[in-house]
Amino acid sequence: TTSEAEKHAAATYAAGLVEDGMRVGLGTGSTVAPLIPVLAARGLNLRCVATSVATAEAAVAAGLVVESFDALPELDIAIDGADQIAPGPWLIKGGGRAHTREKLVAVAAARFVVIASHEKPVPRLTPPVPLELLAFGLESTLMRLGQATVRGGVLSPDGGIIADWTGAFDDPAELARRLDADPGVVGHGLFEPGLVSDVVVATGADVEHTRFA
Ligand code: DER
Repeated sequence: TTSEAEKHAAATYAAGLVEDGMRVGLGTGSTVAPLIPVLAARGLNLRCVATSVATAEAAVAAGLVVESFDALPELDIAIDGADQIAPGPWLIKGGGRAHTREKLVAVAAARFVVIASHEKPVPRLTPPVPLELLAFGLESTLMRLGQATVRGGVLSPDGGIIADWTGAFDDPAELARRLDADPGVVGHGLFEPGLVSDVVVATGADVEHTRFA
């Protein structure tokens, strides 16, 4: 489909930003999926940190060197997808439940490059905002948040409960502050502008690269 071709185009462009010898953070999801074989095919001397088991397995299968995050606590570049990209740029991530680890890898990287197909840029962010909640005190946390629902199924790889903030919000900074302040919230999918250095969006055959930092 167009979206898949666009994801491949954005991923291929981002792979071109990676230089020999770099320490690379690999995100999670369907836009990072085509990045992995393209990056591996470049035959560069890279060391990678993965944000999920799925990404780690795909990277190893493609021949990339994957090391623990603790072995590579500082990264030269991290590349990841997004659910929504709004002016700022503000992101919503976490559709794939990986946002807590992804944000930690993003902040550890000198450059955080977001790759996306044409449907990801939006004029303003809209709910849901993925959350990771501590299992201890879950019911109390949900009562305190009021507008959060637990997403059925699996735990996060770190044992957190995946949920979503479903309430309307005007200012993502205000919602991010409220979520960051809640002791039951381990992580959330709002990524503030300061985190993002580059956005690469493919629309049809065109790839637009915007540098913010
Ligand atoms: O879950 C995540 O954080 C993913 O990276 C998500 O934000 C983007 O997934 P996609 O590339 O499959 O749309």
